[in-house]
Amino acid sequence: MKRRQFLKFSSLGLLSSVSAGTAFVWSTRTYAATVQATLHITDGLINQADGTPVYSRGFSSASDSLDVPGNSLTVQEGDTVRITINNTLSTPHSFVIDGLVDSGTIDPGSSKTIEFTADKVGSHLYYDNVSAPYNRLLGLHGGFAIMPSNSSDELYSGSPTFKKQLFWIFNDIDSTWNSRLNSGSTPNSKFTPDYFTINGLSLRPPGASDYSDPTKDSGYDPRSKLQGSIGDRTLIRVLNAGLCTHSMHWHANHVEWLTENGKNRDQIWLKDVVGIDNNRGKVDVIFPFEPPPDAHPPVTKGKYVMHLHDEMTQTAGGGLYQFGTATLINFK
Ligand SMILES: [Cu+2]
Repeated sequence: MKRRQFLKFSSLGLLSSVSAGTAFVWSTRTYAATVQATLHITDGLINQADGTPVYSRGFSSASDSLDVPGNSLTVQEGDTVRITINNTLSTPHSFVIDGLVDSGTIDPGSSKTIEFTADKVGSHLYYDNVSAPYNRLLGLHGGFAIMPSNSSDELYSGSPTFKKQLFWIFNDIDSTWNSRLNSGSTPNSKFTPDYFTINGLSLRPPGASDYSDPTKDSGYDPRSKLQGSIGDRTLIRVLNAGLCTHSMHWHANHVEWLTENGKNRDQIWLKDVVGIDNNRGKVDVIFPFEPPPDAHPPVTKGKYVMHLHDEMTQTAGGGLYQFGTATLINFK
């Protein structure tokens, strides 16, 4: 096997280990690689938290699956990224990462391969900007991260360090818009979201059906939940694909607020509530997994929550409470 092929193969391995989807630990490479991935644009119905099937589109890992969001991809600064997008639908689409790549139109039933250099360290949203924002809201979005080339534990060179990292991708769904888009029409009503998701899922309270199912309950989804022991500092790359502004509230610990919309903050504040802009807002924070300072008597174990503080986001179907955007924090 030629060395170049070997590098491509090992990079593919890296990508798929990341797409497995739990909080992950990054290892640096001493070389820049060519990293390849294939995404299939597909559609279908996804059952929301109240059981209602809602029309969706996604950048999926196979042509017969539907992934909303698409798998998160992580590469190293300087890598060449080659992504093939296979549009299986009868509508045109695209693949865009702001400031990095724009595929242009990918015609119905056709594939396109794009290639770019990963030169902007940090967290990015990939999405479809055809008929913006509709395709993005239907689910055509995912997370993309570029790690600094010489560091396995920093967001950017010199940032506070972490042990693990994960992505939180928020979306707001107006099921009326989605069904009009499914039938080829343009939405003709004011955006009124009735489902709110983190990594494509919503919370279930104890006793509800699907409670604690890691494939349905965002509190137990390994891509979303914060789980660790004291010192397991975890970077969270928060990306907002939706049209609503949100306010995240972490219980148990304050987070270290590192970036806002791709800009490193001059001062890293400790906050328990951090806002995120709508329409592709971005925030990076570290959840430090320190002993919860307000607990008395002092504890090192316990279960807590991260939820959004705008009340509508904690509902599904226009009122079903505690079936919205939230996840659990588990000090093991
Ligand atoms: Cu709260």
